[in-house]
Amino acid sequence: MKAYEKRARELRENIDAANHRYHVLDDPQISDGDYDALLRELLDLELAHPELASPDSPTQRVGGTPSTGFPPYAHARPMLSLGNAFDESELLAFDARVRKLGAIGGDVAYTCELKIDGLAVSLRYDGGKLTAGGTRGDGSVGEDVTPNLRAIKTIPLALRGDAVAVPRHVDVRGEAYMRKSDFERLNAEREARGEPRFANPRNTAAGGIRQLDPKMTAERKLTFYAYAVGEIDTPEPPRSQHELLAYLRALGFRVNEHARAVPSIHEVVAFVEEWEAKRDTLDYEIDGVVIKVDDLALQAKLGTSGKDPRWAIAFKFRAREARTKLLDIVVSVGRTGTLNPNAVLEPVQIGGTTVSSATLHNLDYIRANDIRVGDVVTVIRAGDVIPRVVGPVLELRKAKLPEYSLPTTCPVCGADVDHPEGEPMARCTNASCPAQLVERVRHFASRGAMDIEGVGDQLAAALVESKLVRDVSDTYHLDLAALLSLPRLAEKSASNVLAAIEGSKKRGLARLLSGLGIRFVGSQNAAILAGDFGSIDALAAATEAELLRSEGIGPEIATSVALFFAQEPNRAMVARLKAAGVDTTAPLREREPAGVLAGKTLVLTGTLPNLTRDEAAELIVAAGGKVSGSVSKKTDYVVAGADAGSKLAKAEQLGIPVIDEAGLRKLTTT
Ligand code: 3BA
Repeated sequence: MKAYEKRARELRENIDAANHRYHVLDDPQISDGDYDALLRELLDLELAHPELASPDSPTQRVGGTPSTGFPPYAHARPMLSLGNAFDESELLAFDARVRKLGAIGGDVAYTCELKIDGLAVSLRYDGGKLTAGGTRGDGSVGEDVTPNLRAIKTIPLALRGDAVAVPRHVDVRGEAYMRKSDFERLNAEREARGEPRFANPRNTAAGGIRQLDPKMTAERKLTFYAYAVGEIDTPEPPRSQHELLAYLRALGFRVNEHARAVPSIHEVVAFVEEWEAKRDTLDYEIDGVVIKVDDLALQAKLGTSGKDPRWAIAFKFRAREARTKLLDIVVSVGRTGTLNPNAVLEPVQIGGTTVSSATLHNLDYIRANDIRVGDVVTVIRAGDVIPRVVGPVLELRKAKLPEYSLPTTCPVCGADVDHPEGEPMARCTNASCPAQLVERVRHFASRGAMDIEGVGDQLAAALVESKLVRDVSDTYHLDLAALLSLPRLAEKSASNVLAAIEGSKKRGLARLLSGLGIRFVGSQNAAILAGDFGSIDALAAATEAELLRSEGIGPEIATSVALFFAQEPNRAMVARLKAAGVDTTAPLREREPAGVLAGKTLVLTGTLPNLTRDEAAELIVAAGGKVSGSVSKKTDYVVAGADAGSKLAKAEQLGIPVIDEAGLRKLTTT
């Protein structure tokens, strides 16, 4: 064997191993840079020696020659379809039929697999090498999409033979799909380029497999779970479905880790219920569970009926999308004064619950999706989040419907509405708008903030309604007589509430700040600001620039805080809080010197093109860093200019990052 042949083989092995570690085991052991270098070297070799090129080379995953249309792909054994079950009784009926036809007295063992919502494909391996692959099509003949399947990085081009014998021949079947996170990223990129969003991961995956140019398939970052085999030629094939899954994993495929072998149909029912509740925790979409008789001999005995195996069934989760009529759009006002448009819907069942309202987010969303009152709309309920109107069913729009506009005055207090250019949300401009006030009081008293037990939705509303509370500081000026003037508040609970209010005075600045409901200041930012400034007076006196020095406090937050304390009514409220004895201080946190280079030591060496040594040092110190005269293990960066000498050599020897003037500027301006 010639040297370059040997090298090419070595490279392929290393690249395949790296791919396997990265994509299948999720545990990469070489850096992206090293990986690229290997791949580039192999590409170069193959270009120089065309006889080296082979379809199972890792270089064929991307940049293969674009194909033109798809030839037919005949399945050696049909790809079956799946019957459906929609509830527990249908699962029990399936089990009863299995036991009857299989003449089984006791329980039947099953394997439960999550039903991945992707595209079923079949992969042909001869002598352990991927030779062809196709879509399911009608089950007998699909489309030959081999180059595109090669572009899916988790599909092995060669089977692994270290744990099990590599079969002489096998058709491996499974689902090609797209992760939700990759789908979101792709859509974000498309939006940034002004291209329309893809509808859902499934269609995007299916479209990706049917691309004419495999480069386009590679770009969609599809992945693959194996779950079945068609024709197989190996001396000792697996004997159960759960063994088959382990076998596929040993051959180098990704196999879904949530598949489970269970002893009877009862555990199947529990599995199905568990995953219907948990489906949103996954990074891929599932539309049900596939239940398979575990014993392959029993599978063979049961056989098929038409295209459906009698030994498997798909339990389908309830659909979470429905169409219904948009009756009206109503606007509520949130705690921070945002005008929130909500859909009033003709009640409709979605995934087991009745939905009669859904969010419309904001005016931009309504306009961008062309949603109009009177439309039939598609509504989705994605797990734990609020139902959302996706868009109108335009084919069903009979009449001309007017475009929606937000009210120009607050629906709660009648004050003017402000909708700044480029801001998604419109806001009520009245800080003591009752809609906000009830929410503000409730939020102020809530667990994460001042934690005043007994002051919930109802009491907050009553306090605002009776005008006893006009801003949150009034809470601390309540007395028993005032509380007893409220309807439905007994003396015992009133004194409990007073005690709780008294107790809340000691919560400290962080809780107080998060309770004030300053825009962008939740509990986390509140804790940072409290620790950095130590008192509400220091915080109120801080300039935006000073606020920006706190870790994690960006310009939006700084502006919002400064604006809050610039308002006279807010200052008066703070004064009243203090006068009532509310603790407005916090222990000061040890502050690292602020700036992007805080805690970093840099060494300057050589002559920089545009900066004197002192100017460079000033830049570093202004960013919070330290300048040192000599290079040691503690040095974080060496800034090197022309004629740098021993310090540069020392840095290289110690592996310390070396940057030039441009690098320094970049470092100190980010
Ligand atoms: N298992 C889909 N069919 C599946 C092998 C059988 C089967 C599926 C499955 C027929 C999934 C029908 C198309 C097909 C391969 C035929 C799964 C999934 N098992 N886990 C029982 O996760 N979507 N789909 N695919 N042969």
